[in-house]
Amino acid sequence: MRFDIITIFPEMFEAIFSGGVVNRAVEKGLIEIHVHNLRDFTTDKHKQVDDRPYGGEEGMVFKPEPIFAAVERIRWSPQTPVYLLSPQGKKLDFRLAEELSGHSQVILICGRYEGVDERVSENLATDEISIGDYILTGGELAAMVVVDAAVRFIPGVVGKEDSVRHDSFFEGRLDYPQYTRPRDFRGMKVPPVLFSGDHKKIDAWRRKQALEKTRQRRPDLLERRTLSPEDKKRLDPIQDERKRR
Ligand code: 4GX
Repeated sequence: MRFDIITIFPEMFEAIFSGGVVNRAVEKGLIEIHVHNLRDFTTDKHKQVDDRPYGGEEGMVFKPEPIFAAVERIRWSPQTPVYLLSPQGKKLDFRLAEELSGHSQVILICGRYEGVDERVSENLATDEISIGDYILTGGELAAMVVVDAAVRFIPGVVGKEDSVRHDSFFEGRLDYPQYTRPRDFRGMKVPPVLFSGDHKKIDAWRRKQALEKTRQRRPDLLERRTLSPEDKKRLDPIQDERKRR
């Protein structure tokens, strides 16, 4: 799988992609990340990528020509999706991240300033992606988030083969709590069940913890999934408690 990122700040990506899991995936040949400087696709001597918006108002807007030129040069096939990172986009979640990982090439356009000429989103981008309801100073961090979340779904990128599929969001719940040594840290103790050696009991405890935390913090996740009879039983005492109040 190959990511092509179009940006006016290519150096920003080195900091993130030169270490960790993403870097290892590149070294293993599982993914390629190509960062393109938008200025290289300008034709004027000032390498101008932006201009004042028609209709007045403050600020600057990215011109369409260099972006179209970049995508036309980079794109392998009409099937390659082209995404504009923007607060107006479809919200990124694990489903969208997995969907992206199924393409052999994905192009990401990072805008800055007041935005990008609307003809880019109307006639060039397949779709717009947002990483959340807040305003960033540019699309670069959003593109990094998209790449990071998507590469985890490529087989071989994350250590254990199917650990991605066991990830909490896949199962519609948050994670259970994790502990490591020491057993007693300044009087804060690890739940004894975890060193009981009884794996059935440990599993049941973890499931209950995960379900309780999800019920408390992200009830929306539970609503979208059908609970097994065992999980219902695990949650019932909590619901009962609520009814009594
Ligand atoms: N999730 N921003 C993009 C400039 C811009 C505006 C409109 C295209 C269209 C963001 C987000 C985000 C701020 C990146 C505005 N580009 N991107 N930038 N949230 O806030 O993705």
